[in-house]
Amino acid sequence: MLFGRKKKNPIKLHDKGVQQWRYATCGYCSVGCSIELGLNAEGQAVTTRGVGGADVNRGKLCIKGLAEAAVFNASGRGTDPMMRSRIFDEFETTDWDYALDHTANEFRRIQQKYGRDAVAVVSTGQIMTEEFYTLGKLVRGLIGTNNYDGNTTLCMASAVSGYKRSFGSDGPPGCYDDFEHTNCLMAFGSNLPEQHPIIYWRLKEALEKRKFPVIVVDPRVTMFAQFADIHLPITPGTDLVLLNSMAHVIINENLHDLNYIQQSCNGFEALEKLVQQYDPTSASKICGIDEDMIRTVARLYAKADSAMSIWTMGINQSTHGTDGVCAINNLNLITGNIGKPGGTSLSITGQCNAMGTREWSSCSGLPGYRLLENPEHREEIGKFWGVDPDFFPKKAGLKETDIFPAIETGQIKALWIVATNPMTSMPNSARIRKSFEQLEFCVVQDTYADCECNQYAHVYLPGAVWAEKEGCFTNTERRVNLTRASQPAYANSKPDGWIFNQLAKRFDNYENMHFPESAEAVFEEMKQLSKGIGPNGKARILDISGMSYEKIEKSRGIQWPCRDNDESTDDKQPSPTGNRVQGTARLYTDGVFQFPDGKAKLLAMPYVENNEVPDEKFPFWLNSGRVVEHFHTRTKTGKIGNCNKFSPTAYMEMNPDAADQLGVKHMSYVRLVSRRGDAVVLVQLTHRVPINMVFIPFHFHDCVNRLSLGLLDPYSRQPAFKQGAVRIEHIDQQEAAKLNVSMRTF
Ligand SMILES: Nc1nc2c(c(=O)[nH]1)N[C@H]1C(S)=C(S)[C@@H](COP(=O)(O)OP(=O)(O)OC[C@H]3O[C@@H](n4cnc5c(=O)[nH]c(N)nc54)[C@H](O)[C@@H]3O)O[C@H]1N2
Ligand SMILES: Nc1nc2c(c(=O)[nH]1)N[C@H]1C(S)=C(S)[C@@H](COP(=O)(O)OP(=O)(O)OC[C@H]3O[C@@H](n4cnc5c(=O)[nH]c(N)nc54)[C@H](O)[C@@H]3O)O[C@H]1N2
Ligand code: SF4
Ligand SMILES: [Mo]
Repeated sequence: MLFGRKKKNPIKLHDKGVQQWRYATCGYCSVGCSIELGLNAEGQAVTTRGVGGADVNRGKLCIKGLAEAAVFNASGRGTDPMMRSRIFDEFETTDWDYALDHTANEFRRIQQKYGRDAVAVVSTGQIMTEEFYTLGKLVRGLIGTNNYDGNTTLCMASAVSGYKRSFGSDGPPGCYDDFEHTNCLMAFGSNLPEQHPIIYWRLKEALEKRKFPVIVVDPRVTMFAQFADIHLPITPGTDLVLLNSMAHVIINENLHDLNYIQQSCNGFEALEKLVQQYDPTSASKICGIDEDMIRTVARLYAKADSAMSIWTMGINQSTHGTDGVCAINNLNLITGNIGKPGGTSLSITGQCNAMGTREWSSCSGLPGYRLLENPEHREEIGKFWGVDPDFFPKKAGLKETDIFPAIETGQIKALWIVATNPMTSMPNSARIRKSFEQLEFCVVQDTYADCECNQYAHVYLPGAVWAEKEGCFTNTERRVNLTRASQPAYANSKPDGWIFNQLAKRFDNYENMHFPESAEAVFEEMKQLSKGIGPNGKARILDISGMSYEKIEKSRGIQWPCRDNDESTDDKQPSPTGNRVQGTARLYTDGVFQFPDGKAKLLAMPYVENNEVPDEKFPFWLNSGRVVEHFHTRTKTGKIGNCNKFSPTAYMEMNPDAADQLGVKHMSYVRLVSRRGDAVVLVQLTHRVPINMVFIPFHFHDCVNRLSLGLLDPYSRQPAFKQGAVRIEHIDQQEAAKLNVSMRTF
């Protein structure tokens, strides 16, 4: 029946009058899509499109990328620096010189009175790598506080600690191309279709060409779980038990790769001994996965010619986050699945530049994966920057999750927040609020003046956003990609790199240091620091010396290591789109790791039950995460038409059977109560969550993080955002609706 169709008019897209396209890398998530901004005759960004020839996304974008041209003029942008007058508590516009002078003076005053570390700096995963490097130079080289960290402690810290413990270095060893080669994929605590839609699309593409089993481990029936061949609805916080038990089956059934283990790993005997305690019968009682299913999955994984694991926040945000990461690494090491096509242990990262901060910000040490604990590294960087190496602390300072308690105890008096919004994103917001109230001095540097932290700022510095400035992001697969400046900075806002440079000028020793003006010049400086010999006596892995802005743009991103002679690039298969000029798709292809003896560590890790778990008073697990339309605390997506239209209010997923038992109706309001506080939220009944769990997207202020506990992982100090206990109470619907309206809605 074709007639009728012919009569239909083809869809006409509104002509936005694009005159030119400018190259960028998406500024939301870590997938790292190549994107072009369409500028009209006045030079204004009016639309975006995916870049067809880019390896990562091959022309595709998700809903956020498609609407990204709207971030520049979205409501709430900061126009001018602001300062709070001490006497009247009024927040007033000021000029840059005054705001920066005051900031530098206050930092100095507080450091003189209370000590150098009384000033803390908390940054982000969302500014350019060159800006991270500059901030690190300013904080480590001039301000000199050791309490300097980023929101990656809420996000990727467990993956970093886990990679370091297993392989001797940070750096995800795999890449998206591994989907094209793998014979079995296991995903832990990752909701790929919503959180990394274009990686998910890459996976689907690979599956269309060649079928292989996909196993999803998640207590919720996410979209990813629905699409999986096998879904393992694990008891929250117990992935370590499942993984130890899989290792038990693999080793006891002789399915491990003894050759690889002997050549490339230490610690096998201890692991073998420990996992004897994790027979599937005992393990299933803790992790909630049927014992035969544990055996099936272990055999499937170990027998596959190549098998890969991916994971995200379901693993990292747990009291066993780092152990969970190491257990995933164990699984891949004992089956010989590291550094081979389709065989890898790939942490899917989060923010657009979650990797850039790990590599170059000096948050956890010194730039280029160097360590404060290593005297040679202190010496080398001191010399390079023009700083006395003795000025550097000899070990890393407090993490974000320890900085706030240190404000509570009075150890820290000033806080500089750069591109993060902890009032909404940290667990237990009541405590965070109290900490903010206690600060003598608080600086908030954010693109949007309406971010919740700004209520507590004494100085607000408006940062330019994304393609208003130039620089690089590194994505999940170590691909460095470029954003060209294509818009002027909004109103009187300034690029973060400019702000760091101007502040640097106001500190002693600035004269002896060098702060290049342009992002490209900073990149050239980082290139020099990236060369050299790593801890295992071979060339450093985080080597970007073979890259340049021009080459990066031409190749639509280059994966490190990329060395200037390129001799040592060990995995040079051609990129599917023919773009790769240089760069390395996979790490550890030679089975040599970053420890001095070159061997990876198999780690024997017992499971210790230490979470808050549901009980009679608080009978539901509280789980939290994200939805596709929103990004984090909604400072951007909360104002963007389609993103906000599809997901305008906070809600809670609740199982219909549990609701039936409590007499809770679909689309009614309830009050949730935890040991920390309470929150009013709209109920959405769905079988996506089990009967003893509720799930709330964390994007909305005054909601899930009023309730969350956030016990910390001992290695990474990352909070267990996804495990807590709550009870559900009825609330008068009229009163609830009023409360809900009074919460922030854009
Ligand atoms: N649309 C959108 N995309 C984003 C972001 C965003 O805000 N919005 N943020 C970006 C960032 S920074 C990050 S870090 C990533 C996060 O990406 P994801 O980690 O994929 O997203 P989440 O929804 O936080 O959590 C994933 C899943 O972990 C599960 N989970 C909870 N507890 C456990 C457990 O104990 N074990 C296991 N195996 N799973 C568990 C949850 O049920 C949830 O479905 O997304 C990135 N992409
Ligand atoms: N309950 C619960 N809580 C969570 C999580 C969870 O799963 N559950 N996930 C955690 C995770 S993984 C993460 S990553 C964190 C994220 O938490 P946050 O980092 O607090 O969230 P964002 O909203 O991304 O905050 C970034 C801020 O930077 C600003 N910004 C963006 N670009 C720029 C720029 O170029 N310059 C400047 N100066 N500012 C800019 C934005 O306006 C925004 O205010 O939340 C964590 N919190
Ligand atoms: S998948 Fe991530 S990087 Fe790609 S368009 Fe969407 S938000 Fe941007
Ligand atoms: Mo994150």
